[in-house]
Amino acid sequence: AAFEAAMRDGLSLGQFRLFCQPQFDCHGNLTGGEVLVRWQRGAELLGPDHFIGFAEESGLILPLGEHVLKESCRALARWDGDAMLGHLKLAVNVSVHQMRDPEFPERVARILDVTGAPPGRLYLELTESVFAEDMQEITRRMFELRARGICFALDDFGTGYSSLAYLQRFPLSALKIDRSFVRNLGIDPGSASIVEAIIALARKFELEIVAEGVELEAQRSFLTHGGCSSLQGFLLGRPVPMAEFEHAYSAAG
Ligand code: G
Ligand code: G
Ligand code: G
Ligand code: MN
Ligand code: NA
Repeated sequence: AAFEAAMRDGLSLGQFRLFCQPQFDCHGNLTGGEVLVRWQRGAELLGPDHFIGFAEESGLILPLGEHVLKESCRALARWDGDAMLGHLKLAVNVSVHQMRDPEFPERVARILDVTGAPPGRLYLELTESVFAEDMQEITRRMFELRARGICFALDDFGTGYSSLAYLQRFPLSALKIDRSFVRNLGIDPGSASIVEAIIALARKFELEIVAEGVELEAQRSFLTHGGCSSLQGFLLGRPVPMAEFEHAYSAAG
């Protein structure tokens, strides 16, 4: 209960800050970033592993998710028209609890209206845990959002409940190869085979393919030659505060 009260206070005090990790295409051009939330509790900066689980159990994930989406859309609206930032996409992690909310598509639509963000530059990242849900409901919500121009990426692909049928049924734009496979490239031949198979699958379904957790040059080289469309990882850039991201990549920065 104390933690819940602290999170509520943190939300109203604006202590949940957006960080952004850059993503690049296979030629090394910046294409956008993934938004990652942090809790600034005094001098302490807490990562999502310390509070997302609790937020999901307590229901606070709804206002927290709303905050993250609103701030992300504010950033997209600020960037619109900028020579360097205007074409960038932002990927926002969405909890299955948000997808369960029947009002979620309306909430997103309202945020887009209020902020003026271009919907086509917003990607929502879902994990495979959505596949354990009421599929009809989830699919309907996804199509409703897709009709407004929003894109979906399937996060941590290859680790969860995925069935290939879902790749066909869902309006997905991208698959993110889980970083456990990327980490083991060059260590375990099985991981290279899995990565190759995921890339081939993504091609068949005409999905963009994002590799996450790229830490080594050898991994980048394998993924680039293998046909990955985007790369994300510490080798290319760490998550940094949104203002720092904007400064680093804007025309002025
Ligand atoms: O940020 P890190 O770098 O530690 O992220 C850890 C996990 O937290 C990831 O699985 C990521 O998807 C999740 N995460 C980060 N930001 C958000 C967010 O805004 N909402 C949700 N639901 N999950 C997030
Ligand atoms: O409750 P509070 O005023 O702190 O909410 C902060 C933000 O979270 C507001 O933008 C509000 O619309 C949103 N919010 C509040 N309750 C819910 C909820 O149950 N679901 C979702 N998705 N958003 C909520
Ligand atoms: O949503 P998801 O679980 O994919 O969140 C991305 C997580 O991966 C964040 O915690 C982010 O800090 C982390 N991350 C991003 N790049 C790297 C990397 O190169 N190596 C490792 N180990 N983690 C990374
Ligand atoms: Mn993610
Ligand atoms: Na991921």
